[in-house]
Amino acid sequence: MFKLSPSDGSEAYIALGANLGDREATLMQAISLLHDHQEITVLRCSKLYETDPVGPVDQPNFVNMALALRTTLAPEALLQVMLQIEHVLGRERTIRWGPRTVDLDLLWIKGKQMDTDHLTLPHPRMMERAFVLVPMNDIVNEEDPELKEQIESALNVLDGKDGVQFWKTCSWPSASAHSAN
Ligand code: PH2
Ligand code: MG
Ligand code: MG
Repeated sequence: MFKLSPSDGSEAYIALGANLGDREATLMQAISLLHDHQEITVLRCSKLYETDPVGPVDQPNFVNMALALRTTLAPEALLQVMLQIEHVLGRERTIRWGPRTVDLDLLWIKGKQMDTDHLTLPHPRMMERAFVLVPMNDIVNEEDPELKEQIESALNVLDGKDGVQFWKTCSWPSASAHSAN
C-alpha cells in the first residue's frame, strides 16, 4: 500500500550522486531513508550510471541516478530531510564540488517555482548536466509532457553524454526490507 495516495502532495525529482566508499550501497541506503519518512513515498528509480567527474576537482568517478517521489512536505522541509540523510550517510562538506559519500539534489517539484536563499526550483543547472538528465530521462512521468520534452531537447544538444555510462539497474527495494507497493 502507498503511504500517500496518488492525490496527496506533489511529485518531485531528486538527483543522487556518490563517489566515495561503497557507492551503490550508500545510494540504496539514501533511497530507503527517504522512503522511511512518513511524508515521502519513493515512486520510481532510474538506472545507475557511472559518470566521469564534471568540474574543477580531480576526483573518482561518480555513480549517479535519479528518483521520483511523492511528498506532502513543503519544498524547504524536503530539502532539510535530504540534507539530514546526507549527514547520516557520512557526507562531509569540505571542498566545494569535491568527493562525497552521497549528494542529494532537489531538481523539480510539480507546479513549484521558487528562488530563496536556500532553494531554487527548478534546479537552475539541471538542464546542463548529462549526469542528471540521462537518469532523469529514465523516470520522467509521461503525464508531464512539458518536462519530458525539455529533458529530451536538452539531451539532444548536450555535451558530456559519453561520460555517462549505464552501470547497473537499481536494486532498490529488493536490496532492502521495504516493499515496492
Ligand atoms: N557532482 C558535482 C560535481 N561533479 N560530476 C559527476 N559526474 N556527478 C556528480 O554528481 C557531480 C559531478 C557537484 O555536486
Ligand atoms: Mg550535486
Ligand atoms: Mg548537493
